[in-house]
Amino acid sequence: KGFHVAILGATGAVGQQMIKTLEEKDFPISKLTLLSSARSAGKKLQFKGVEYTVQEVQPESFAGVDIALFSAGGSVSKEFASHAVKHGAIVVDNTSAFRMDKNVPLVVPEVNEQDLHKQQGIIANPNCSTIQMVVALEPIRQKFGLNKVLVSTYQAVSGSGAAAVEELYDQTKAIINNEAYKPTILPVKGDKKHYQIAFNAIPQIDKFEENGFTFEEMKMINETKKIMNLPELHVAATCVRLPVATGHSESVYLEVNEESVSVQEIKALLTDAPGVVLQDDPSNQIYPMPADCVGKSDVFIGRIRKDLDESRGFHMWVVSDNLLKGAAWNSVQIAESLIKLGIVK
Ligand code: 11C
Repeated sequence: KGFHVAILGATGAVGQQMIKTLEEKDFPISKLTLLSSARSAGKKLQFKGVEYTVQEVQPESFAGVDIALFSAGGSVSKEFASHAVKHGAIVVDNTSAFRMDKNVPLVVPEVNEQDLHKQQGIIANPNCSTIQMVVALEPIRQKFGLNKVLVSTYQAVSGSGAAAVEELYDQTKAIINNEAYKPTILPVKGDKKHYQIAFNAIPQIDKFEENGFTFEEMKMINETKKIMNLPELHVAATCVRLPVATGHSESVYLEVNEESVSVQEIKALLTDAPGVVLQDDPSNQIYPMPADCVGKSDVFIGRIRKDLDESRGFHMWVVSDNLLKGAAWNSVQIAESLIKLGIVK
């Protein structure tokens, strides 16, 4: 049996990866509807060798749709999710619009697939930097408990969209050629100032909150507690943008609840963990890097060390393709789980 799937935001960086992922994972599709805002409507996209014309989204676009994958920005999700649900579709929303809504499950299948049973029409796909971190943390939490997480991120510009990747390329070329280039997108399109990303590191992703953390940092903090169902977990994040096109990296410090856990035990856990590939052999300089992870669905982990002062503390390096496990693949995986659990029939 196949399902009628709609993608809202089909022409965006994540939308295009959604189409590719549905194709690569051979998702059971009987009909595909590609939707976008008026600006991108009319564009042609390919799925399994067939050309589709992207249609402008309307409230009626969701008639007959079983699963709607949304990735066209928070305001578009807020406007159209209720229309999709009214037409009987289940929405998997890849924006921050509904993530902290208590009636909306926030799901990473490796961590909390069963939360899908609580859905009331909308399921939220977490932020990319959160997803790869919780995939790495969950096997450790299950065996040894988890008390504290401190993370610093090294995030790729594609997290800011396809136009930001163009800005990185154009700016890099301009600087190499000694030409002037005025940044207009990064760190945040809607903020007052824009800074050079080429040959730089920008300690701002999304806007600043009153408490001094950025919204990206608060997403990592709040979403991690919700997905892992650990409201008391101590979490703090510093999120930094690097001149990498795709693939987010994270330096994660964590404290387990149990004493005398060894690095070998953590490595053994992660070797068998779902969605994880362990790449950890310092003697042969084996560790994950974004350039190697692009186009892959897994979360790659390396550099696992025990802290030298805190006996319950560990460090690790976590890398994943932010457009795949961080967005498109996690959304498609949620859709697969909805079918597997019999929620979408
Ligand atoms: C970034 N993490 O790298 C962001 C992109 O809430 O889904 C994902 C934004 C989101 O800029």
